[in-house]
Amino acid sequence: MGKNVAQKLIDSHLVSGEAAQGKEVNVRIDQTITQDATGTMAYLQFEAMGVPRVRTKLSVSYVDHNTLQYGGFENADDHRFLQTLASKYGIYFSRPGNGICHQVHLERFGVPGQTLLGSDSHTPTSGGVGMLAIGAGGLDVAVAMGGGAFSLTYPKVVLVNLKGKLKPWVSAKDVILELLRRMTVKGGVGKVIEYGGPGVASLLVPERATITNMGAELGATTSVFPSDEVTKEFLKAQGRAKDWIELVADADAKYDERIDIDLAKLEPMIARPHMPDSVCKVSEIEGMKVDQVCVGSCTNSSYRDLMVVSDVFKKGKHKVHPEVSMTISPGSKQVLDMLSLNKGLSHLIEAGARILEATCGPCIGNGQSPPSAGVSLRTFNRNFEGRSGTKDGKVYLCSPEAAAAAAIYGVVTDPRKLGKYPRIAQPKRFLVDDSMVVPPAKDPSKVQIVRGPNIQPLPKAAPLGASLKGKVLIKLGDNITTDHITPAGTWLKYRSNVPKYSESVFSQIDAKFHEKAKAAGGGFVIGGENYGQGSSREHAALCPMYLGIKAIIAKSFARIHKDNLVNFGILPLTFENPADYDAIADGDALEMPGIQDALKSNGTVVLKDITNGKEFKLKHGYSPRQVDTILAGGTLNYTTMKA
Ligand code: MIC
Ligand code: SF4
Repeated sequence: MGKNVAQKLIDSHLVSGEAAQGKEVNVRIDQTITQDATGTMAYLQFEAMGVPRVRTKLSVSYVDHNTLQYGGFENADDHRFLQTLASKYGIYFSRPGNGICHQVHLERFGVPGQTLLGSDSHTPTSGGVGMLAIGAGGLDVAVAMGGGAFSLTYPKVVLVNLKGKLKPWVSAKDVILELLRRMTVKGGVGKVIEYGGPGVASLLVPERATITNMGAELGATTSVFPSDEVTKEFLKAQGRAKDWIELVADADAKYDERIDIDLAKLEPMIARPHMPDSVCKVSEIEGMKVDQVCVGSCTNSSYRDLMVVSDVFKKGKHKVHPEVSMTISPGSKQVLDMLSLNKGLSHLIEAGARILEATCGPCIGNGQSPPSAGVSLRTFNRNFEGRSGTKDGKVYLCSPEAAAAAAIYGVVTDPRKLGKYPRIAQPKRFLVDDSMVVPPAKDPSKVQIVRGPNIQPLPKAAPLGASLKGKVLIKLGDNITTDHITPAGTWLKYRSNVPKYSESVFSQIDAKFHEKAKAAGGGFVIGGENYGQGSSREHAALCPMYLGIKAIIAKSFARIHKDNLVNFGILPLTFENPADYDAIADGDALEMPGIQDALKSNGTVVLKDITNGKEFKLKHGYSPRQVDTILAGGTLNYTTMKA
């Protein structure tokens, strides 16, 4: 039987396990990426494994998240640690200023047919060049750097069948927003989203990457495009023609689901606060006053995207509205350099746009927090409440085209009113200069790893006891994001300091949570659907573990977060009957007697609510490997015990 692209990628990297949907399989990882905000922990974990050099084909350590370095030494120290460590262990180091990891990786390193594991949830961006690119916690990436396989549940594969061509002023962002509207933020869980059909050929690689990037917001394992002539042209223009292979689905390939999208029928779309799936047409909210417009992020910061925006403002045609603050964060040094050489940058500066670094910046709440109750239109991928740094800020997600229109008129405006559409052709040759990527040392023995005081040792969990007992420390609703659990923004600089960062846990909901948890000697968290959606940050498991959280009992979990909880010895458990969620109250005393036996025998976990005298059944669905990991108190204990 023929195979689809996702199956070809997984099956060609299979190390062990049965290639059957729903079964756990282990795949070989060719490349890894980390970024600074998750990288320090990942490398501390890698060091703890005692492997002398990375065993991947390529590993890159990017610095793109924590670059503001305000109020102290922490970020700068972390960067020095990352650079010296990379040099010693055989890792390429992309210096701050070289760009956002996903954009740079797509441009300079992504190889069709290979696997990529990244400690960032938007790693699937490289699915735009036909890679199996998956986001994971830092510990999983550390294991992959050491040559270990990555475990995943063999996914369902959804075909998104594209036909037709996008109309002027409608772009790739509108495709993924439309999918989010149809599938919701949990619609992709356990699935790979594969794009196919005659419409694929009309999309350039950076447009494909916008779509695969934001597949993370569907909760999908990853998203992938075939590697075709368009991919070949892109790699050729990046001076990497030799990296190309053709990778397309067989004619008789089967899919588990199929979604049809006629590109020609799409309109400009926008996601309203505070979820990426709260999508409507731009025309439905036209006229709403806008305070801020931010263009950039790993979703929409390519040469093509910024050139469209720049062209709108070309030769003083328009200015940024006096009541709008507009920022531009280029995706990479390559993009910024090319824009400055062809005057695209001047048009933006002349128009009144504020030019920021080629980093994540406002996307992760690093600067540009909107004014109180302000409306911010962003070309980014996440608009979770408070992520921008302003609790009552209202963040909308849209295309670069819609962002430009709003920046001009000061109100939400359908970009189709802007006149002639600037179609931006792919350059024959991108400007290639990899001088900001530092290769590893030839002689690692000469490299001294530099550690600042911000880098605190990794905390470890104790092995699981015979039973678990404690109080419900907090009861939460649906779609709790990792930004709710361990916020970024001003807390970002403590990513290497778990004791300090743990003070941020649930701080947006209950500022005293960490004190409460410590005083109680730990306890339980109750969640709704899709608990832990969003980022891959393992701190959202590591910090609760440090505070003594023993289990999270929820209606359902997001994939990466569930794996991270297991990695750090916290039990993610789901209600057998979701209605039982209502019967448990904040502060209830809970007990799981015989938890070890229940896990070992793969039986139902019994949860006793001592406060109300009720009893509930919980499911875990762990693989045998995950059971052993939990019993050991997390992956680090588990691997040390096995060695
Ligand atoms: C994000 O977009 O939330 C981040 C910041 O890139 C995270 C990683 C992190 O928290 O460091 C992600 O997407 O995984
Ligand atoms: Fe950076 Fe934002 Fe992309 Fe995360 S989503 S990698 S913070 S640009």
